[in-house]
Amino acid sequence: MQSAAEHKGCRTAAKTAQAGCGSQTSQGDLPSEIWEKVKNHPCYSEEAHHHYARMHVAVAPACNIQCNYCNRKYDCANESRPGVVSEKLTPEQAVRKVLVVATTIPQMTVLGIAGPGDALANPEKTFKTFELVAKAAPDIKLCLSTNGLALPDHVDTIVRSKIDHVTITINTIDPEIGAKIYRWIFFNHKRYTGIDAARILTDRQLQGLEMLSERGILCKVNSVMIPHINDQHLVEVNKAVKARGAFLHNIMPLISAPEHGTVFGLNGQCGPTAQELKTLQDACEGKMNMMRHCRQCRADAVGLIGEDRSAEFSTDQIMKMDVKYDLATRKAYQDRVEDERAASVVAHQQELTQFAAETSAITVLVAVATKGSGLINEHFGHAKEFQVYELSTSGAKFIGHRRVDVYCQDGYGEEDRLSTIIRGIHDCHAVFVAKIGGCPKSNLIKAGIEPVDQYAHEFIEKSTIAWFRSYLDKVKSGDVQHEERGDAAIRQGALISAA
Ligand code: CLF
Ligand code: SF4
Repeated sequence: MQSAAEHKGCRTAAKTAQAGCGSQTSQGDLPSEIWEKVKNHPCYSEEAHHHYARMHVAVAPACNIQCNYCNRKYDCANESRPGVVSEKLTPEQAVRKVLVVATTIPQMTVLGIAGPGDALANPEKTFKTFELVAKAAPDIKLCLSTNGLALPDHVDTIVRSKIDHVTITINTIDPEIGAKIYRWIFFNHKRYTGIDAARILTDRQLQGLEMLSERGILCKVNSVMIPHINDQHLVEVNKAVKARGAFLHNIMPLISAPEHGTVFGLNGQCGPTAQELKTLQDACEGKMNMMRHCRQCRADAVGLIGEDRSAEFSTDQIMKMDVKYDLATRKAYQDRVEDERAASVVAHQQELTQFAAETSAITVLVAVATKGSGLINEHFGHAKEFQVYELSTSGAKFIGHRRVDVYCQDGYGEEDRLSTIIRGIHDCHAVFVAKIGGCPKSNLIKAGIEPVDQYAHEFIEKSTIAWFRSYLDKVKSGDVQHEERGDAAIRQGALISAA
């Protein structure tokens, strides 16, 4: 039961490729059967998320609990962002959509059911969908997300359905804290509130996690970080879920704004800042693998994590599109992806060898504009988000992303948007882009953020480490005075698809 949880954390010794999970580039110390499950799952492997896509089908509308960060008009906020209503599908429509997407996006490797309510509050639709997809598209991994209340009742079905990955949202293990997060639960034909509700929910979540771990299902735990309610306590949650065999822990910031109409939105409960989130994730890392690349995506999300192609696959469109699902074509495409992925890892390692025996206590954050494939391949003005890497003499480590408003609108830069972008990457020393115009360039420099466009279309890790070497050289020679950059804002309620 513990083998998944106990392999070492995300990084090996200095100057080697990262091992472990959440951000692994190679099998490292993972047992082969676990590596097979995570290597091309974009949520379970940070490195895979640059190359492989996932999709969700919104077949599960009902929910059996009420979280204070959720408005029932919108998707499940545990695995999807509030703000966009999904188109509900029948299992038969869902399987057609999977085949259409698998035809169009050959690097789509995972099907998740994550709402818009709770997958296990809709067990017939959820398991019927998985059954149909397993028959029609056997190379696609099946993934399920749940609040955990009904989980212990469905463990046998999950195992029988060959669902390899299950996410449970566990925000607390203390019923008194839980009473501040959950308004009610509906369990065994009865509604519970307050501490009673939270106690039942917590017991069922932890029981379900243990049962799945014992059966060899890879479990990820999602936790929503809610300042002044569970932020300090999440370190205890981290220990508890690790002890019960969780493979990966994903601590996500609360998304809360009055216009969402949630309890937290209306009472002014704010989310954490970027540095508050990072500090908590850092505190938990080492104890177990941390996921830092979650985008709190929609219940009908399609594409690479961080892009949203769901609008291309509405029900009307999927009924008209061709299905040419072909295992051999998909495998050939994925083999090419693996070649590119391996080249990126080798380039990063080669760049790191240039540090020779040098070590430095200096670390900096940098922002990167990317469309995927591990490349610096997005224009500053077109970026919907920036990926953030921490650079040290040990290497470039992905630590998160920052959603932003797209700067360039109809060919013109929007001044207001530029200031929100700068606030979003304010803790970064540099921003790497494929291209950038003169106006944003000079504003970034004024804000102390160096725009870097000399590595356009090159690998991210290799390029950022090459820049970092020259940065350290300038610090050593006295040309640059190294200074900490402070904090950055996490944009509330940003909609990737609306940008
Ligand atoms: Fe979907 Fe979740 Fe499976 Fe991924 S999402 S059911 S594990 S395939 Fe991924 Fe999206 Fe974050 Fe979820 S980025 S919200 S962690
Ligand atoms: Fe909303 Fe998901 Fe919580 Fe249900 S489990 S109330 S859908 S956030």
